[in-house]
Parts: sequence; C-alpha cells; structure tokens
Amino acid sequence: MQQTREPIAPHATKGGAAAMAMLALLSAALPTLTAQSPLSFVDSDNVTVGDNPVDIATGDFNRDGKPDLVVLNQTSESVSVLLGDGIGNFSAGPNLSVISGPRAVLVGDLDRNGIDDVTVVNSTSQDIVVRLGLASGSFGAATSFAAGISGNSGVMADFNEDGRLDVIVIGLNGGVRFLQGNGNGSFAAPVVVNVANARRHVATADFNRDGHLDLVFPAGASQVTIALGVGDGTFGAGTAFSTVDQPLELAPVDLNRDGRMDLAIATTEINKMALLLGDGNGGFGAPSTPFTTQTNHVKVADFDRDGIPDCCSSI
Ligand SMILES: [Ca+2]
Ligand SMILES: [Ca+2]
Ligand SMILES: [Ca+2]
Ligand SMILES: [Ca+2]
Repeated sequence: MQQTREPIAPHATKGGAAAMAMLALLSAALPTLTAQSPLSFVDSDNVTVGDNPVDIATGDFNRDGKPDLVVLNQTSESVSVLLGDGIGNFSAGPNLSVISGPRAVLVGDLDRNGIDDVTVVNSTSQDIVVRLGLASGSFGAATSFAAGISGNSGVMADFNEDGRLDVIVIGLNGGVRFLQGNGNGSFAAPVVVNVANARRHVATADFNRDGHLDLVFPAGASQVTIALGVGDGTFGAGTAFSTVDQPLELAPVDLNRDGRMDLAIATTEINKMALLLGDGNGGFGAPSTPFTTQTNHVKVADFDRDGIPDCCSSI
C-alpha cells in the first residue's frame, strides 16, 4: 500500500460548525544562510479565511503592486481573496465560489491583460476552472477545461516557451497532464506527461539552470523526483533524491541566494518543514529540518518586499 496522505488541513472543522481555520505567516531571516548555518523563522500574522483551507497562492488582483493571497477552502468550496498591504498584513477581498471537489488554486495572467487570474484544480469534475480577473477587482464567470484526471495539485508556468501560461496537473490517484494555454484564458486538451515515481503534488523551477522549467514531485515515503524540462512542454522521466519521511508539498526557492534553486518541503511524518539545498545541476544535498512548526502546506513569496523570501504555511 502506498503511504499517501490526503492533503487536508489537520484543523478542519467538524460537524458543520462554522469555525474558521487560520493561516500562519512565517518570516524567514535568510541573508546569512549557508549550507551549514541554521535558519530562523518567527511567527508574524494570522488571517481568518473559510472552511478547511487546503491551498494558497499569491498574485496581484487589485493592481496596487503589492502581493495578495488566494486561499482555497475545500469544505466551503470557495476561494478567499486576501488583499495585501505590502508589509505582511492582509484584509478580506472577494470570495469566489468554486465547484466539484477543489484541490488546488493557481494564479497567473492567463489572458495577458495585466490582471492576475485564478485557476482551480478540481478532482471530482476532472477539470480546471478559470476565473479571469477584471479591471474592477472582481472576477469573471467560471470556465471549465478538461484535465483528464482527478487533479490533486497543479502548477502554472510557460512550459513550452511560447509566451503563454500553461498548467501541469498531477492526479489524486496518479498521472500527470500538460494543458497548453492559448493565451486568452482557454486551454488545449490535456496531454500525458510520463514521470516515474511522482505523487500528488507538483512544483516547478529551473533546477539545472538550462533556461527550461523543470518539475518536482513528492515521491515514495522519503524522496522527491525531479523531471527536467525540455522547453517544449515535455519532460524527462525523472530522477529521485532523498528527503525526510512523508514529503507532502514542495516550494522551490533560492533559500541561501546563491543562484541555485532549493526546496522547502512540507511533511506530516515529523511535523516539520524540511529544506534541501540545490546544487544548481538538478541535484540536492542532504535534507535539514530547522523548523518545529506544523506544515501540511507550504508556499514561498516575498510578502514584505524586503528582498528576503518568506514562507507561508497553512495549519
Ligand atoms: Ca488576466
Ligand atoms: Ca505556453
Ligand atoms: Ca531546467
Ligand atoms: Ca540556493
């Protein structure tokens, strides 16, 4: 049996009670980090969202140049838009209804109008649903595009290097699909991506510094798999690297700012975030676990714009 875990927040509400879940923002102090030095994170802020938040993403939805958040509330089947003030504080924005077993939320300007758009990966309906951001700060009607699998996680980027954002989806029960973006908010039919040993979550960065985006997945009980991108929407079969037990979600980030992409990894097995420092050639050093915070989900952005990456985890 696979020791897979449902990516559901451990503090999900019970019995239909209207209790709210919280997000915890963790600020990283990283300027002196080396492969040998420890990291220090401090609790920074809490923001109330909807019921059972399972995924978060960053974008700019009101075009003020300050990073905002979207939070996918699985039980509420909604997306909470949280507007940022640029110094780490967030206030409530629009609340978007979504449908059919939402599992992940992605942000990007699909129709290239300068406003970030929201895309939700659905498991039950085996599709992705797009809500285009409007100049008014609201969002357009939901539009569905087939994913071909019961999606559990996805990542948005221009994988085939045609200037238009695409989506990669990984299934709840396996399978990876490439959905080529048309540059206007629509997507072509899903194409199978063959990656050995990949489970339930996907993230992207250029790990080997060849200019092409690569994919990274949790794999097995204590591994991550890197699939190197070709630049045309196809990928290599994948190479596995050791990490701590039960990796759930991965966030690529250059933690020590040496120009080589590293990984922050949410895990359940040890209730800690793990870090892997990248070698810039698609490989990684030994894992470290400097944090004791509980992290089922992890994302990275510079929320307070001080040039130092911050981690945002849901608990
Ligand atoms: Ca847009
Ligand atoms: Ca593209
Ligand atoms: Ca690459
Ligand atoms: Ca690095």
